[in-house]
Amino acid sequence: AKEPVRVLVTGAAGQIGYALVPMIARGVMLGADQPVILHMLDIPPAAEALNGVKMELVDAAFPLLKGVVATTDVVEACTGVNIAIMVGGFPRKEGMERKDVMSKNVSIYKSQASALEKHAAANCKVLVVANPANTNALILKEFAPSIPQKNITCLTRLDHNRALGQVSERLNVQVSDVKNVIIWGNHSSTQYPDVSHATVKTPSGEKPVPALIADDAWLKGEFITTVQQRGAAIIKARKLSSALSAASSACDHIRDWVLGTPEGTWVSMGVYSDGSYNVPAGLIYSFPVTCCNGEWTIVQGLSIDDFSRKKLDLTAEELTEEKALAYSCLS
Ligand code: NAX
Repeated sequence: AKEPVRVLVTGAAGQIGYALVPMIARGVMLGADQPVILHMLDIPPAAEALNGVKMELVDAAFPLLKGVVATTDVVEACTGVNIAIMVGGFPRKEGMERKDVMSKNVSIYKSQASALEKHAAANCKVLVVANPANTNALILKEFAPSIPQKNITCLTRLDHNRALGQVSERLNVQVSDVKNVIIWGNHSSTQYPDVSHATVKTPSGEKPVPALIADDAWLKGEFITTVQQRGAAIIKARKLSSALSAASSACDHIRDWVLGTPEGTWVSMGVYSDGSYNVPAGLIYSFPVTCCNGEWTIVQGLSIDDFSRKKLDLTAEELTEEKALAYSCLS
């Protein structure tokens, strides 16, 4: 039998946490044959709620779940973890300045970075979900210098899956037959959902999405804005932000990273830019990646037309500004 993997979920008493921990305990993230020990962290005001989640995990009697640590102590939470899903953060409240929200998250991610660096298992893989996800991940990377930079990523897989969903709805095809959309850049409304290289599996082979849809105005307009603004549309409809889709996408992100992407398929991940596609190095930016043996690699050599170039640059500019704002909060 396999040794259990320790998975940390921060913000585990929140809405995404509530959807995510049962998925992990059921093997959705790491496979139906992989036992897990869940580490759940939240802050003292949420301690009682967190304990309630722990009670429900016990009550669900998940065969793969070999232990639960529910704590408000960051060191206890981080000790020995192999995978860390960072969902906890300070939300933007009405009337708050961007800088104030950034400042709160910078201080959270700075201290959690140190705890992970000191106490997590060697080669721990980190996924930041909490917003501003890319910049929180960058701060985490800066303050955990001994964690390999390849191990620190942020979630844009929800945006990626939303793009797959929109193409599938538009063409009336199964979402599982659509692949290779790309989310470029920031997990924000400047992200660029790109279908230039996406395909659909048909009985007569794989067909390019732009040719099948054949409506450039939709692809360059409504498609992009629908994906960019989907989070706001969910809030409007549910009066709560996306949770089940965010949790499911976080599982997809880790599963593909650890177990690999299928041959010929790429996915979107926020990763440390090495300057590929002329994206400034030193940002956490969402790229198309393939994964093999627990490592991601940015897909190289895709053609970028003028329309796409502008969009890639715009979202990079926003991330550069966010990075400057985050650094200004440090001093
Ligand atoms: P909730 O407010 O329901 O839960 C957040 C939890 O984090 C709370 O229980 C809170 O007590 C806890 N928390 C706050 N500070 C903490 C700290 N220092 N250490 C540990 N826990 C802490 O929010 P939820 O809807 O679950 O969303 C969580 C985060 O995900 C938010 O930042 C949200 O913006 C972000 N999202 C990111 C997405 C992505 O695709 N990257 C999509 C969904 C989501 O909007």
